[in-house]
Amino acid sequence: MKQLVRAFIAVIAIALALMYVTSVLNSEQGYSGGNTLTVYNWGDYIDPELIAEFEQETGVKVIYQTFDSNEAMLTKIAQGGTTFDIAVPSDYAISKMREEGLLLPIDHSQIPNLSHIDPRFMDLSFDPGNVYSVPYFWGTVGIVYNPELVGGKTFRSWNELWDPDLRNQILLVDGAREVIGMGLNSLGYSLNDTNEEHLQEAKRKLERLTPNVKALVGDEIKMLLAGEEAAVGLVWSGDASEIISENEKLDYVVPEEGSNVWFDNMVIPKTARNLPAAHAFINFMLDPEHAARNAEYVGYSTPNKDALALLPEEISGDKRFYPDEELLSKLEVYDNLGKRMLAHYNELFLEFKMHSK
Ligand code: N2P
Repeated sequence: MKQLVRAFIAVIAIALALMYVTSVLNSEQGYSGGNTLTVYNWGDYIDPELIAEFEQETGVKVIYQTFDSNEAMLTKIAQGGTTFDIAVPSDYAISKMREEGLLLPIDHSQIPNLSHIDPRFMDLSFDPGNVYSVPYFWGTVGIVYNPELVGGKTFRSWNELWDPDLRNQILLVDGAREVIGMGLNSLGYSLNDTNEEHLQEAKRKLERLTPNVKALVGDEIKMLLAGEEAAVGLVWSGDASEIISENEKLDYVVPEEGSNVWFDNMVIPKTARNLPAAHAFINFMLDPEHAARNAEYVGYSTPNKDALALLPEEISGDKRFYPDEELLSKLEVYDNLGKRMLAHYNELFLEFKMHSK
C-alpha cells in the first residue's frame, strides 16, 4: 500500500513539474492569448503570401479582419469586445487613439527592422518619438482620370471636377476627411479648417458636385475605374497606382490648390492579447524584402528606404507616387481636430452622401 501511495505521489509530482515547465516555457514565449495574432487592416492592404509566411516562420496563426475607413476602425476598437493585436490607422486617427488611451506603447528593442525606415517618416507630429506607431504605407489624395473618356482633357485643379461635361462620371472614395477636404481645398481653404462658415460653404459647393457624382465607393473604386465604368475618381495615390497598372490609359494628379499627404502606421491597440507576436509581426513587415513585396503587391508607397531600393526604378522613380519635396511642401496632413469637430466633419459628410443619392 505504501508503495502505491509513493508511486501516486511521484506521478502527481511529475505532473506538477511538467505543468510548471510548460507554463514557464509559455510565458517565455509570452503567448498568453494563445498562439494567434488578430490583425485589423484596411481592405486590399497586404500581400496575403506574407501572412502565410509569417505564420509558417513563427507558428502563430493570423486572424485577419479589414475595415474601410478610420472612422469605422475607431468606433470598433473604442466600443470594446474586440481582441485586435495590430491595427493600421492613419495619422490623425493615431493621435485620437493616443489621446483616448486606446494604444499600447511599442517596445522598439523588439523591432530591429525599424532601422530600415526613412527618418523622414519617423517622429511625426501625430506620434512624437513613434512611441505608439510604426510606418506602414504613405501617400496622397488626388484625381485619377481617363483622358479618352473626357475628350483628351487633363486635370490640374479640384475645380475642374465641377465641369458639367462630367455628369455622372465621377467616383469618390467613401471617406469623410477626403471628401470634405476636397471641398475645402477647392475653395482655397485648409483641409483642416474648422471655421463654420467655411465648412458650410464647402458643403454647399460639394452639393453642387452631386450631378457629376456617380457613386461613393470603397475598394471597388479600383475595379470600376480600371474597367472604365467612370472617367474620373477621387482616390488615394496607391489605388491610383493599382488602377494605372491595370489600365495604362489613366493618369493621376495631385491638384495644384493642394491636397492631403497621409501616413498609415501599425499600432498595438490596448485590446491586444499577444504582445510578443504583435512585435514580431511589425518587425516582419519592416524587413526590406517583405516591405518591398508588400508595396509591389498593394501599389502603395513604402516608407521603408531599404525596401524602396529593392523596387524597380519604374516604381521608385515615379514622381506621381513618390512625390518630390516641392509637391510635398504644398500638402497637408489631416490634424486631429478633436472629438467634436471630427464628429461634425462626419455629419457634414453623411449629409452630403444623403444628398448625392
Ligand atoms: C487601402 C486603403 C488605404 C488607405 N485599400 C489610405 N489611408
